[in-house]
Amino acid sequence: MEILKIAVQKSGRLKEGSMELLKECGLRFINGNNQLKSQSTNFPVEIMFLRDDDIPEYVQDGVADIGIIGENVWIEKNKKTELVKKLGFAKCRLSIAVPRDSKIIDNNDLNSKRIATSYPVILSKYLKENNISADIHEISGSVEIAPGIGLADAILDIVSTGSTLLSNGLTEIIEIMRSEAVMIRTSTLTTAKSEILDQLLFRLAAVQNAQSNKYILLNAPNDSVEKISSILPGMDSPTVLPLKKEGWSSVHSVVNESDFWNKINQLKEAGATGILVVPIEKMIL
Ligand code: PRT
Ligand code: ZN
Repeated sequence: MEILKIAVQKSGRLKEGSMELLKECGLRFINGNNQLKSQSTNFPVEIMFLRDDDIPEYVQDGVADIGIIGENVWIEKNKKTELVKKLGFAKCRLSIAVPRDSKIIDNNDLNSKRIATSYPVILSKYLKENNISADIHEISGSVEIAPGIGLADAILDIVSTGSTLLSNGLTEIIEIMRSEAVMIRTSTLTTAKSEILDQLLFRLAAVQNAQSNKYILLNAPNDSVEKISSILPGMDSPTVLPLKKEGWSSVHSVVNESDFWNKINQLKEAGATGILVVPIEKMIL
């Protein structure tokens, strides 16, 4: 029996989200003492715990079949691997920031300046595309302190809430890319491994659909049901059940989280009452 090997960050910002996602796909793991690997007890996969920076290379070489990493690291490492799916967690952006009192405000001002970063590949590509000639100073950590100690005029770093920039007296001037956790794969998989991956992706789609949708139940006078049904396209047509109260019905449907509040207002205007919204555990389309 073949086993699909999944590379996951050993510890850090991606670890919890990665494991959580696999658990929501129904995969169980023994929390053994083995810090390097963990085999699932109910699905043919094995997790390999690695530093995120090493994951693209292991996936390229086929040591791991698939991997979960930040898109920023995937692009920076530039290994021969394929993107399978964006996973929607660990969202952040890579931005250029400068000291608050700096005269640098846009691309043009970066010419002949020193920029510190842990992402030299992404930075040099950006500079080239924008015809900027600047000096790249590659440093591996605490990039945000570089301007303060006179090492650089600007930095390119990961920003999430922006509080690290703020507390270091820096201000964000250019967003270069957005990033989130992604699943990548090696270029060749055996038929058996491809089938395991397909099964995993089927489950993942059910989890992701469920996360982006809500189940909605409401009561409405019968003469509003038509209007309400047109507001609620759902997966299919909505379910309409008669209420004990004469002339009233209960309407059930699925709404996408992105236009959820918008829909709620429209439903209220159309006469809906007693609106209940509940999370969906899995959703198979
Ligand atoms: O040990 P290993 O090499 O495996 O881990 P690592 O230290 O290289 O990575 P880790 O765990 O810090 O981050 C892994 C991935 O999480 C990154 O590659 C990004 O894709 C993603 N991610 C999401 C982030 C952040 N958000 C984030 N905020 N990575 C780093 N940060 C840093 C940011 O640079 C800043 O210094 O966190 C600090 C706080 O950010 P603010 O803006 O909220 O203050
Ligand atoms: Zn790392």
